[in-house]
Amino acid sequence: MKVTKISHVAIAGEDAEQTRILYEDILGLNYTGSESVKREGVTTHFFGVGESNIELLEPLSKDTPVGKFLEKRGPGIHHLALEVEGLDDYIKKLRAADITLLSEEPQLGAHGMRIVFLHPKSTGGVLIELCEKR
Ligand code: CMX
Repeated sequence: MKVTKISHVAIAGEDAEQTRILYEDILGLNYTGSESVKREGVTTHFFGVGESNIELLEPLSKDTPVGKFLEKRGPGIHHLALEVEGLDDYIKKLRAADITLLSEEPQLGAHGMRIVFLHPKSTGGVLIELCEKR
């Protein structure tokens, strides 16, 4: 049971093309692909940074977690994703510590990872995603 790396830092934005220009054309990050995760109501665009990624989030509609986030807080850092080994054991440990999880069981996220979110109200204001390769 360990955290192996920062998987990604996710950034919510309204203009994906403008943000892509910054990260890819200007900063020179390597675009590695996009994927829609319908259950989460979002399109994700990944840019590699060493072993980690910047994930740009584009809501599929206003009535989605990222759509609501943009409406309420505007564009900015949306969540921090940590890759782990032993996700099921982490879930037990988090429950025992009264940390609120957003799903009972791990869900399927981008890249087919098993993921679970920790509510920002339980973590000092940061939405945290734990993810594990299947
Ligand atoms: N980071 C920090 N705080 C956040 C937040 C975020 N990303 N999103 C919401 N909050 C805060 C709100 O500002 C609000 O705080 P206040 O009460 O102080 O105003 C509080 O959390 C509750 O927010 P809300 O707008 O009432 O929204 P909900 O409780 O309905 O939903 C959350 C919040 C985190 C449960 C919801 O956004 C969610 O389910 N997120 C997880 C799913 C997700 O984000 N998917 C997209 C990514 C997919 C992927 O990468 O694969």
